[in-house]
Amino acid sequence: MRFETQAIHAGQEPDRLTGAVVVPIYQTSTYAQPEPGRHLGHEYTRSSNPTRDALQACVAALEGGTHGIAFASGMAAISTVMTLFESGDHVVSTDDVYGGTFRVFDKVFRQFGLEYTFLDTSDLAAVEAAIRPETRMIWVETPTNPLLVVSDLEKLADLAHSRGLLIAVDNTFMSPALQRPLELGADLVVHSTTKYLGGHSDVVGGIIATSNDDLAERLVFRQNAVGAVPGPFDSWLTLRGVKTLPIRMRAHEANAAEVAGFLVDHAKVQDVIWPGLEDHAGHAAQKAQASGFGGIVSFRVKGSLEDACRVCSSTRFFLLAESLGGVESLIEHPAIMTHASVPEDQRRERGISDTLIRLSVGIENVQDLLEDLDQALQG
Ligand code: P1T
Repeated sequence: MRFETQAIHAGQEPDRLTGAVVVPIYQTSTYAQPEPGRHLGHEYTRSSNPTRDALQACVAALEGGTHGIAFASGMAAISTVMTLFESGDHVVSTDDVYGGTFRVFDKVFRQFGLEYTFLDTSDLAAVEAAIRPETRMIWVETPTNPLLVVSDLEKLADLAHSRGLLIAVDNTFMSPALQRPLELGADLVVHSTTKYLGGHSDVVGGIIATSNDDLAERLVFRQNAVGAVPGPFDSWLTLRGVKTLPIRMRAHEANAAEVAGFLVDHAKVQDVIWPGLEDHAGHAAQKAQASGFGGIVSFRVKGSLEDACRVCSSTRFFLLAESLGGVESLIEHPAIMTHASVPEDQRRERGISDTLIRLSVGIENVQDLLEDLDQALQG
């Protein structure tokens, strides 16, 4: 099965009982057993559920993996990965990660004795220099949220494996339609399915994909033991979204290309960050390891914090909201919104300035989007 076909059919045989072509929502917490200790494949929905199974099988196939392990949110998926480690273990992480990822590493897992070094993972020498005897994993987000820094996944995977480390990649910004980290050597791929996989801003979820049987077994154990699982309806909504992922990603990217070009030429704009722009530092790496540049565009306005906030509050079609990856366009101010949990000095150091704005370019008519941005910028 090829990618577009997998998005619609992987893990989704017609229902054996009724022939229903869409996987039913098995809205049940438990399953009747013919006798104690014997069941028909499912015992309790925290442990497994047929609708969740379909989602897991579908996303695993799309990522080129053999196991999918779904969660109630992207953060639950990320947190469950971190439960693989013990006090004293060390993780080298991309610095410019989603603010919630930074927060859970820094404020929650540090409390349990895990150690983190946050650095620019596009700098291979810096990653290598940060590896210690206690290092267990390289955690990579690429392109990063919100500055769209691109890390070379094949080189990082080679480095990780040569030092006996795992490498996990948060592939939320690209989705498997544009980038498949397992095929580039990653051990684990993590998603906030809230974003492009779900695609319609109507459900929060997360997933891990892997081809490593041992890791999958340990993660499935933790999925059940910790219990941060998605409900059947959330699994079903996500699965429905996934069916159109390939065409949505093409539409997001086509609109993002137009928006980026428009902003580059705009008198009120200081600079534009989109990996598809030839002057983006990660353009070549992105071209080599992904089949596209995605739908997120960040830019800095000329002026002050107030100017940036005014633009964010003045758009009509770009809704001012956290999140990304849905069909509707969103605008947000990272320093005040999604990345407020990153300390101010670190935000400044990384370039999450007061004038930075992040767009999740939706699939509306692009002319409407350009006119909307123009009127907000002219303000
Ligand atoms: O929101 P949740 O489903 O728990 O996923 C967290 C998460 C993980 N990884 C990346 C790259 C993300 O962007 C997110 C969530 N991000 C936003 C809500 C945001 O507006 O950036």
